[in-house]
Amino acid sequence: MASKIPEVSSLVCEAQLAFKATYGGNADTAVSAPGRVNIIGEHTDYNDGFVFPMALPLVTVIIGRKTQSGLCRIQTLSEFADKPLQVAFKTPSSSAPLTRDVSGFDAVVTSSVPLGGGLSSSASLEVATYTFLESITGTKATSLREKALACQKAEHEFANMPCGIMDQFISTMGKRGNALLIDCRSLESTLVPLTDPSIAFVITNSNVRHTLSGTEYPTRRRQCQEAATVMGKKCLRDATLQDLEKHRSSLSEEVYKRAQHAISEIQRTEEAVSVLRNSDYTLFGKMMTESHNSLKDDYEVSCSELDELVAGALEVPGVFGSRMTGGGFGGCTVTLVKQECVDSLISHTLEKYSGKPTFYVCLPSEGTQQLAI
Ligand code: GAF
Repeated sequence: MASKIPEVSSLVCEAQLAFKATYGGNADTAVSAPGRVNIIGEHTDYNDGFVFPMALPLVTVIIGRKTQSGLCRIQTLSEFADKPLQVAFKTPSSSAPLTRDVSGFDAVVTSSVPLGGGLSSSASLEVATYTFLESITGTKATSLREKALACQKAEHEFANMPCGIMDQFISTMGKRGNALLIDCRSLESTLVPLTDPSIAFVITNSNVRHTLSGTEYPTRRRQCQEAATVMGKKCLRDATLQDLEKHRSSLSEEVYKRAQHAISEIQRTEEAVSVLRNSDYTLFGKMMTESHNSLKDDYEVSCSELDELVAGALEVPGVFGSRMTGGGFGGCTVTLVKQECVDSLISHTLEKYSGKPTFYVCLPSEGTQQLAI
């Protein structure tokens, strides 16, 4: 059985109870921001390429109220929760002046995005935090793009993770019923409706996370940049597979393989989206599986558990394609399957996978929002 996704309203209720118990009184502001699944276009965002994610109904919710205490007090309801975190409320000198009646806040954070599951729990926290601060200060970002970029900066500077823009972008700009083709160079995006009831995207969480996930990411980024520089290009978006062959002798085998993945994946993603627009699920699924093989063999960011899930899914009649999704080294796969075959995909996986998987069958959802409370 697929996991039941909690209603946002029940997350808000749970947070409101915790708010009362922690601080006394009620919160008067509530916001949410979603996690995401990337359907195709992996490790392409920091190469200025294309990505194709959709926002999930799995969300981080923050509720709270402004105070004049000079403190930010934050209680999380995650499994790691302890007493509320307390930090001084600082207004960066470069920021726009805030409304004069805010000099602190009390907040409760809760989330249905699995932590460390490769569905962007951290981006959803960053974006929810930004929306919460907009709401209590009355100071809005000048554009959604500015907001996504500010959240990416937070991930770079505070989490020390040199991520691309995909996760913060989709958490900010996701639209119900649509996936988003994002051009990570121009930051233009195109909505692609995903409303055909005869198909489903099934997300399978391997429930493993290898420690390599943090350390290998910056290495892959550096290797892509190295390949681009050797080819005399600004980034791999500008390079073709012919350019790569021409420079093969000046690149190490490893760097060559990394570039081969990134260049082919950028091209594959753009093509795959036109294929999907024509409802050619057979070809789209094949491209998803090619993407997985490229991530496994050339980019080397998959792991045995993800490979096992993909191989198992491909044995099920009605499955069009399957791939790892997100940064890799654990986390989730995404599988395109006929709606009527979802249950057999789940039972086959439960039977074959050596670990303990969880499943989400999700429709594309809305980006960050202010909620009624
Ligand atoms: C992580 C990063 F945060 C994204 O920017 C992206 O690079 C992804 O890995 C791989 O496609 O989620």
